[in-house]
Amino acid sequence: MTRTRLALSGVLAAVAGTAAGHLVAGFLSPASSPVLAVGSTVIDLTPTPLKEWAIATFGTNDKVVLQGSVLVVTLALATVAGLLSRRRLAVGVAFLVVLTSLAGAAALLRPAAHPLDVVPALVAMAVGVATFVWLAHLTHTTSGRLRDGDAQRSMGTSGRRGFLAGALGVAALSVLAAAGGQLRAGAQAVKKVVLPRPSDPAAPLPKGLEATVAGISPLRTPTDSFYRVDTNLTVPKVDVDSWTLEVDGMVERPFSLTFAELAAMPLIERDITMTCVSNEVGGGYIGAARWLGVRLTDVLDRAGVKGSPDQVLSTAVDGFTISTPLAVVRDGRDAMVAIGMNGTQLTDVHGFPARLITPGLYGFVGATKWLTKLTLTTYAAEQAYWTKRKWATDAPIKTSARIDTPAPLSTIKAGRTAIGGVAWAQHRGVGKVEVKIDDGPWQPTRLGPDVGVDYWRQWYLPWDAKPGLHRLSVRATDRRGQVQTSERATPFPDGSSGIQEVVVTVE
Ligand SMILES: Nc1nc2c(c(=O)[nH]1)N[C@H]1C(S)=C(S)[C@@H](COP(=O)(O)O)O[C@H]1N2
Ligand SMILES: [Mo]
Repeated sequence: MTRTRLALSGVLAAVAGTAAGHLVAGFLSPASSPVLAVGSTVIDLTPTPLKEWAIATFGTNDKVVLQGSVLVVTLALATVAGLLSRRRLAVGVAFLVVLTSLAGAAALLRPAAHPLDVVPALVAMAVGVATFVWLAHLTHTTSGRLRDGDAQRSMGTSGRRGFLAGALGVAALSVLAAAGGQLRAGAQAVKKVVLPRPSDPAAPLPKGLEATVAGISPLRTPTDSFYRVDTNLTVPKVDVDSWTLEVDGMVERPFSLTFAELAAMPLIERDITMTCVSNEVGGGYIGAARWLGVRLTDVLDRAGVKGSPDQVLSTAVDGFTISTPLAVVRDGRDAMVAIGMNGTQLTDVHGFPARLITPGLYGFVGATKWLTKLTLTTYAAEQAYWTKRKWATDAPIKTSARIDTPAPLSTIKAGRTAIGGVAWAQHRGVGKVEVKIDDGPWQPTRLGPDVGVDYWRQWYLPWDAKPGLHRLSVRATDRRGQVQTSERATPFPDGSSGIQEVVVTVE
């Protein structure tokens, strides 16, 4: 009985502390919440192969799985702490202090941490320890101290009731506190900003194939279904009024811009398809949008160059970094500091108030969200987040094609239908897309509208589907005549490759 109660006291103390810390963090800085701070540190310390496995296995749920794991481990440790307190309460208390200290250290050691980020962990410590001592006290005062049978029985029952009431109270308050923190963090909205019109606008987007081919990806990805990939457990909500973009490093004249100053520079508007290096063949970590922003070279040119830098090291508000080869930035492509996406300001998820977009490169080498600094430097002198983790430094997006319809392993009706999807070869352009049905020849497909070399291309092939099991494959060829490789590669270190195969049943 006592053992169960002590274990439960440990768990509830951890739950209460975590919840109280989460509530306080919701007001101070959401990312400093103990579970999130520990989770982020775990992300940074996780070896690349394990990270790859997690992304491949859990997809966009990887963050939920990670936070769940941190919580489960914490509760397991708290159970042990409770059990170890049978003789001396101090053991459990010390355990909780160590646990919350680790969370505090994790919060303080985040790259862009503020000293106040330790507060949620301190609150967690105080609330956790107090809860534990109180529940343990209820346990000790109510179990087997009295000799007299009747008295003990009655005391035991009322004591049990007392402990149960205490435990339930702690659990209920914890749920409220955690929910409060969650609500408060979620309620923080980024400010509305006014975006000037581009001096160099994009042509109106042509009508896509989605109007005629059911199930094909729309020519432009709506912002709310645009994939999200980043290392952040909470979305940074940047205060645009105090935000600045700094330009420093190997430059003649370092300077910094406010958002208004940045937005007052000449703006270009471009249709660009972004892809994540973690996208598997046939995967969904790709999206096509219209971006509004300032040419990256316009920003860099204001600072001039000193010496011979070979990379632009961009830093996000949370300290996350990305390296982009300077030669790529300067080769004439439309790399930009984007402030708008699909006709509105950037959403918080996609990098408000400003992000980098580099057409033709995977996001991890050219798409820094929540951008706050551009540093001209060398790869020899400084390495970005993923570079330190052995991912490629030069990472052009590989030519690839995806079948959107029919869906993998689906059952469709026999008769006239269409096989369709999207293909991309950013900055080279898609020249041709071919489909193979079973062991037949590669057949050319019909291409959708051409939105430029940095955009994806819709394609489809009318198909008279005969009953049976069918294997469909697709491959793209870029405008230089280079056929997509059939060689299979995993995302690490410079992007997946191979031919997508989809099996469907026709009846
Ligand atoms: N600050 C920050 N920017 C980031 C990342 C990140 O983890 N942190 N991830 C990059 C990666 S790997 C990709 S693929 C793109 C994804 O951009 P999206 O979430 O807007 O689609 O953002 C890039 N920019
Ligand atoms: Mo990515």
